[in-house]
Amino acid sequence: MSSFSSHQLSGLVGQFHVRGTVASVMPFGSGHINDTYRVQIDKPGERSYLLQRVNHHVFSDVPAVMENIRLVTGHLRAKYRANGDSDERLLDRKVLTLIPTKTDQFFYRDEQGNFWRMFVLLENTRSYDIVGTPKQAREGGRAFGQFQRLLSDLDAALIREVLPDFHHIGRRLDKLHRAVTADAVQRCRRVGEELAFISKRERRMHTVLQLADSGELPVRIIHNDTKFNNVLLDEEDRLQCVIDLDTVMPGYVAYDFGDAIRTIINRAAEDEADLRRIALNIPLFEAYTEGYFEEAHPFLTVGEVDSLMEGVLLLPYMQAVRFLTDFLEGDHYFKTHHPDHNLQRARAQLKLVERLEAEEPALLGIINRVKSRYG
Ligand code: A2G
Repeated sequence: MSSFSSHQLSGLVGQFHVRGTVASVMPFGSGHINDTYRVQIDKPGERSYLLQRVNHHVFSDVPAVMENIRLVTGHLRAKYRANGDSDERLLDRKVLTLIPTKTDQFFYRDEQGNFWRMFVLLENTRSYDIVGTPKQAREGGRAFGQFQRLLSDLDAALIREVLPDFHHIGRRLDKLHRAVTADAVQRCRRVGEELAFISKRERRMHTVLQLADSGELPVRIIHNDTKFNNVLLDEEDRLQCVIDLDTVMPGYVAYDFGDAIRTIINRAAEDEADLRRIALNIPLFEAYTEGYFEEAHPFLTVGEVDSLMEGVLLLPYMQAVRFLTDFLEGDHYFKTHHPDHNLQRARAQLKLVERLEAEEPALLGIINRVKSRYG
């Protein structure tokens, strides 16, 4: 994370409509892209905030990102209100709340060209990098199922594709192949095994795109970054809010399902160095699937349900392709904490693909069982 002095950070907070004076601004969270700070206000009982520097190397059109978030949070709030939620303070816990600047913008641009934004911080909530219990997993499934359901009547054409082809496996593989050819930082000789593993599976990993091309998958507004730590739960592990809306864009539900399962089913961390520890927790898969169908069954088509297992294999595979590409390009995209971090992440994700392939019949059986409850 680039360092900003506390004086600079307090000055930035002062650009936004916050109540009270700032007590502290501290780094917060474990995101790979943006820089996040927790802003504590110097008054007991006053709410806290999250100050974020949006990574404008990743998001080249930050105003479009913010416009997407404004549209999506506005739509979600309106839906919750229409469903009878009238207490605005409770709504603040269900939907991210943007704090405008003093000039009524949703971001502030500093003299260095950095983009800053501010959200209300949800007190007494937590997020988990690794899921512990079926209850947490079920709430995660409900979170993203509900998110998609409530957005299913928002016109996808209104949402800007701020990261074009974000989950297009063909484009991701092209980028990997270009990185291999360029071999900019001479790391290619270290990744022969990983490249062979990836190439062996290339064909199958195009299945979601093929289903979409043949008209079997509707384009929906999806979250596109459904790691479990993007769901906030309360102290009793009840769903509060879905966060990190930067990547909300049109896409296919299999992407969100697969990306969520990638973090939920893995007993180890996304970047686990000891590959023997990468093992599946199938009861958590079942719980997530149940929670997801509970919310999503009214809108899911038969084609979409049939695509979910493809998403489960595709998303860790695509994630490995992305980590490996970044490793070969010299680690410009994801924040890394040591020189081989992206390679370690890629290896962990490929091991996860292998474990998922071995359990495919069991996982499919669970999806079909849960689906059959809804006729
Ligand atoms: O890291 C970030 O959140 C990425 N977001 C997401 O796509 C995924 O790669 C994740 C892995 O932990 C963006 O690339 C915007």
